[in-house]
Amino acid sequence: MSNESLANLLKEERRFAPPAELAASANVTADAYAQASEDRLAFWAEQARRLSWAVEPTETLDWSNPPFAKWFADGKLNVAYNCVDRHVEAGNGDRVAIHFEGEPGDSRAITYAQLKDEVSKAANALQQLGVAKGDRVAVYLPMIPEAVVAMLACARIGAAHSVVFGGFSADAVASRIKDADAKLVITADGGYRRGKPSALKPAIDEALTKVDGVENVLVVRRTGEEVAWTEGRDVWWHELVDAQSAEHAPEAHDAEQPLFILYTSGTTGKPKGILHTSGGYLTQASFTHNAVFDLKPATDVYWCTADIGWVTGHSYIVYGPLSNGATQVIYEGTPDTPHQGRMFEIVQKYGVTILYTAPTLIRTWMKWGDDIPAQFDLSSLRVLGSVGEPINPEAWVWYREHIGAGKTPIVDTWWQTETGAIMISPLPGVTETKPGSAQRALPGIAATVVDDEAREVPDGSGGYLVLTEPWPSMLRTIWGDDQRYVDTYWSRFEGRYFAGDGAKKDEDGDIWLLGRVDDVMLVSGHNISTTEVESALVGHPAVAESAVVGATDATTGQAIVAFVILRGTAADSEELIADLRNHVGRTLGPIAKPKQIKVVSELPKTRSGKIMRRLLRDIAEGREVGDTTTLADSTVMNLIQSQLPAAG
Ligand code: 6R9
Repeated sequence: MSNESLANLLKEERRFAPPAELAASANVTADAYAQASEDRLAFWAEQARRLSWAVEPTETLDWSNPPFAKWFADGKLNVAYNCVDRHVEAGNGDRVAIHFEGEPGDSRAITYAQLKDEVSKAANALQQLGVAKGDRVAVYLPMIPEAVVAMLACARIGAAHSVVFGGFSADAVASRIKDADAKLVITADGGYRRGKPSALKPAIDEALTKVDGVENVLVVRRTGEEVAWTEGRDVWWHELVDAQSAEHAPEAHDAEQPLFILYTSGTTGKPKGILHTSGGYLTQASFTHNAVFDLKPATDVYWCTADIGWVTGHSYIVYGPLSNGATQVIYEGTPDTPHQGRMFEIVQKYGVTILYTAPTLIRTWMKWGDDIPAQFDLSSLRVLGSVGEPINPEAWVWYREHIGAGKTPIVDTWWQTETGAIMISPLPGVTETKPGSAQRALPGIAATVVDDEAREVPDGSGGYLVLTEPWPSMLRTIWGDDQRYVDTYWSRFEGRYFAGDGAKKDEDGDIWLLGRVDDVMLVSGHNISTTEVESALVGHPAVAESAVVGATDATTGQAIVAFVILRGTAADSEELIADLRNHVGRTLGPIAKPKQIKVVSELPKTRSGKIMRRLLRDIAEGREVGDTTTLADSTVMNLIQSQLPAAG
């Protein structure tokens, strides 16, 4: 970004107060902000008491060697015990932990008592395979309960898991197995995707021709399809795990014992292995899940639609909800299999009360049409969450109207793989929400927006989002590369964590996320956020989704090029394009009017649903399209190109 701060263009005046009933019985009230700002460390020490410690910590934060933090360093705990056993000991063994819904329609309910047995058996099995405390285990599974069991079994014995998303290629898996130096891989024959079995094990077989050090492959049978078998290396889960004892004593591990490594895709360079440890991570995952979703474990049915291969799945399917004793839904498949109402059907079937999903899915629902959710009973829902990308105000309002019956609070949660847990978000019983804003750092978290010279910007201005104090679930380093950890996150602004996102503070000091700084456009000397232009476009009734990029331009430096997907009934025409340009001009000002608008039927997205603007920039600038290996669907770029006129 240049010295010019991000233009503060979007004005969003809609406000939604928390429902009175929710506010009256909310888990966390406004007092938490005051309490935390009075003594941040005392606040976190108190939150750590949500957990069951084998040895209570006496020390909260050791920041004597920044940016390398230690939280609760003299405490000891077992993360799996906290997520499973203690709920059984508290008399909640019969509570359903997981309502599993397979894509073909098979379902299983697993209680906390059953989960305890499964995790104990799996822990015994891992130890029988020679996995010990401090080892790394790669997990490459579909969204099935065994994924949760595998992660907790690792946590139980003190081995770090490295979950690799099931959609990644053999090469991507190989590089991650190698970087983490994993000893065991846990996979499945396959899973169900889009109505048919989709194989997983072949990618592991291929990956293991490229890396050494893996002694065994533990294979869950999910689809029953034929698989290649390497005798002596491959072991069936149902043969080994099912034969184990359901007794397994949870050892107390250090608070700073590595819990997992999770690779961030990163747009360039070698993937970064983000390292998270135990006590601080679990404290913040547990606190935020309780506070942000107002979880009432005895009555709520919670559903996070993320894949376990992403950090959202780690913190808000496994560690947050289970540490809090939640009942949750886990769904294996895709949102349109066998029909576009599948997700709503699941909400109705289980009486889901809290739904946590991503803007990409919300915009897809908008595109499919309002009539689809209207066919289902969604009245059980009481809190809705969003994560992964900035949510456009119009998508936010649609979510509230069409999924939340016009009354559920929406929590737009900003965080990253690196932060481990939610950092900026409304609280559903406290915050008067603003569509499109994540609003305020949670109690105990310090965030602000700075300019190029690291000066805090005044309210009403934009710049870079930074975190100014260490937090319990922060990454501890990049696995095997401390220097890269320092360089990537702590060097841009002295003593502050640089998140890589643009943001602005509104007149009330509330934070609005404006997308990755790499995506910001520079038009005639003004920094303009892609997010704001996209939100203006999605604010037009004909547009469901859009992606905006800055393309090199001889006169303005960069020119705004927009790609739009129309809503079900709208048709592409010259009048519509002119109308869209004028609409952006009216909403944001003439400077933000796109020079070109191109109608397409798909946008390039990563496997976790984030728009890859870099590839659209290649198209807009008439270049060969760059590296597409992290695309969810590799055919999308060809499709988009075929939909555009030959000469830009
Ligand atoms: C949790 C997760 C992190 C990046 C982050 C930002 C974007 C996530 C957001 C959001 C605006 C939100 N992001 N949540 N942007 N509003 N509520 O997605 O982790 O995959 O590491 O991505 O996602 O750009 O920096 P991760």
